[in-house]
Amino acid sequence: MKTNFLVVSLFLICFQARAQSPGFISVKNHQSASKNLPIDPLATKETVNLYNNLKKLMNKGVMFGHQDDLAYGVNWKYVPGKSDIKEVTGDYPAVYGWELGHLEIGHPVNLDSVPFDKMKSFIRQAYDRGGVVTISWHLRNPLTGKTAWDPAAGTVASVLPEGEKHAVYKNWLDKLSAFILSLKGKNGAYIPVIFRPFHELNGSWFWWGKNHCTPDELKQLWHFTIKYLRDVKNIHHLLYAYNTDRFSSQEEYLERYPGDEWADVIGFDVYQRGKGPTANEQFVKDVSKMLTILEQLAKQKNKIPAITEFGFGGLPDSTWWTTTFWKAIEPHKISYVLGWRNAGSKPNGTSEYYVPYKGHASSRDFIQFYKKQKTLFQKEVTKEKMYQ
Ligand code: BMA
Repeated sequence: MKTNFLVVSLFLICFQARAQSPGFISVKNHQSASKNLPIDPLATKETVNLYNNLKKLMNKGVMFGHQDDLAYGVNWKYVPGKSDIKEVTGDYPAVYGWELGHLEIGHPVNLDSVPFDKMKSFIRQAYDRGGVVTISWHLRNPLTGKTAWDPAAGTVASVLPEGEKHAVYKNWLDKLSAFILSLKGKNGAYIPVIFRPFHELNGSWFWWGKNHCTPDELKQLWHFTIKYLRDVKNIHHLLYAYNTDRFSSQEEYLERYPGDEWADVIGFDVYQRGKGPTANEQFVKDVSKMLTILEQLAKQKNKIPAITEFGFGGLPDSTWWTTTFWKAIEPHKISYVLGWRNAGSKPNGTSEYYVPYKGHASSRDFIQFYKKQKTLFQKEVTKEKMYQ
């Protein structure tokens, strides 16, 4: 008995020492990554199913997503069941994007005035239909208290473990965690979410952007954030998405990449700015080039590739969907594309939208896009397919 006790104790001591060493999580993560599983070794059953189904569905086509789809559209807000995509096609999107900016400062509504309690119920509705949920976070600048677009020098350094705003950042992550942990479906299971923190990190418009921190600082921020959510808050229903803005080479894309053990989805955001045939051609060329790089990386690294945000503001070209956007994405194998929000008229007098609404000049073309065999909307993405 004594020997057995000794052996067991020794084993436990070794195991604990290993579990406490910083490398332990990486080892486990690395094993998961190579085993075709999410980076979180404790990911819930539904999260693992989502991960596998996202990969499987890529063989069938590309899912269409829309930010804030169920909350509002052009000229309407909070009408139960309404969606600009549904008004045009008769079907909901397959992917739903939501945004948590201002959750960190305890506001009941996000930076775009969407109440968080309503957001939770939209997320449940989407999940119950088998939709995929992805969340971004334009979190405020923790050093200055100003917006996410305030690029004060040293902000990233200030939230790292030795920094003066580390406690503030942890408090913000606590609030984020409470929200994420409140997302449960009808059966009581946690709703899996593709979390997309620190987006567009190769641009310099956010405080975590390229000119405001070193690649190493960004990676530390990424690692700390995931470890805190996963290992301290015990959140196991997240897939993590790494995404840049436009990029011109694989080196640029990977400059701030946190490592294969730290991301499940890899993507980029892209917007068309110029109008007319030359601008359209350029967009096709640019997107094709980036997708070729992304696809290769996804294959090499066993990750899920996606266009994590896209749009052509105000859709000034009535055939953009089939002649430009589809042309850019059709030759590629990607999981989803997420059109940005149909804010409509904004308080500052401008208007913002990226997908057609009923009566919009590009609606007919969007229906053609919808009918393509390889574009997937809600009806083709049932709950059984996604989470079982
Ligand atoms: C931007 C715009 C802003 C919005 C922000 C966060 O691209 O749509 O109006 O506040 O995203 O959702």
